[in-house]
Amino acid sequence: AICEATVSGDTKKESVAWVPMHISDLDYCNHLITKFEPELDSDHPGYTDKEYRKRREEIANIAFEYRHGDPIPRIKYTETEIQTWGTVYRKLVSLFNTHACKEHIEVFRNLEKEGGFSSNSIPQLEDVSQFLKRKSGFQLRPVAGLLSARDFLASLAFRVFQCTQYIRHGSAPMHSPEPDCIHELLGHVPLLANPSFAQFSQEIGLASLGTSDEDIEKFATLYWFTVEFGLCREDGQIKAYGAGLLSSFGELMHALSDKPEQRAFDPQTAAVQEYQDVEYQPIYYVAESFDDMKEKVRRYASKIRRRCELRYDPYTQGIQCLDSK
Ligand code: TIH
Ligand code: FE2
Repeated sequence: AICEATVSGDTKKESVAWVPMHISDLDYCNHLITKFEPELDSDHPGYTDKEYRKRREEIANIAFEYRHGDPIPRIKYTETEIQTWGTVYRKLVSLFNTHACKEHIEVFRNLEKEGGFSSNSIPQLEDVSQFLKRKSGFQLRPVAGLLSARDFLASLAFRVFQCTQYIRHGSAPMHSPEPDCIHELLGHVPLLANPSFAQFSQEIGLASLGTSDEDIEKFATLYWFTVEFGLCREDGQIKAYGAGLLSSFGELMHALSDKPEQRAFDPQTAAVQEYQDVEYQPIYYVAESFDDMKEKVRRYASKIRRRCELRYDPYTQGIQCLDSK
């Protein structure tokens, strides 16, 4: 599907990027960045663990075969995997009350009450997806690994969150340079269930559709310093709202210690700041509040140059182009 209205006038023949126009087009938004995978990265804690690599391949295949509309296949997690989950879960839960923003804490409580979250078992993506649909209209789809920024952001336009299903290697529970189900479920899912954050996420997604590679790069960086690693002020204290912090007890403690640099959040600056994707961040951006971050990022997104205004139609689950003059 090509967005007709993104084609410029007859005089300028610019090439037009393919853009998903319907939620089912996300079947084609599956371009992976193979940077931290156990098969390819000799620093990966699972690189020499044959069994782990086989397991990763098995779970990756579920994502490759997945098509829009399928229920997300359930995984029978092993004792070892459940143990890793439990270790991280218990450690993080003991930090959330003092380290997480109130929006995260609130949904997390609810996930434990109604969403089946506990340290004893790894939640199934299908169940979590149903939970999200009820709370904010978001849904999950399985993805095999780290996705290109363009595809990841495009999915948000349809209130779809692309979600990994494998778990990190048991030898490195406190931090992982690649996303895994701990990161998605404990870091991202709680805020995606918050209606205001869900709306915000979809707007970012819509603003990203069909924009230039340079703008995607800036968007992805801004996303990194906010949704992934953002801090915010709350009642005179600094709290974490970034999913990369709320899923890594190592980095969560580091971020709120006096070791890293904490700067006042400004979207223009954050969008071009170089970032660290292997170790803990040396720099974090602190927003005046969680709501203030959303407002500033929205304003930034509204200024991105684009050929036409896009709107999501929830009845058809498709994108409509509004005339841009
Ligand atoms: N570092 C996070 C964790 O250990 O849970 C995972 C990631 C966040 C952002 C990219 S990967
Ligand atoms: Fe993430």
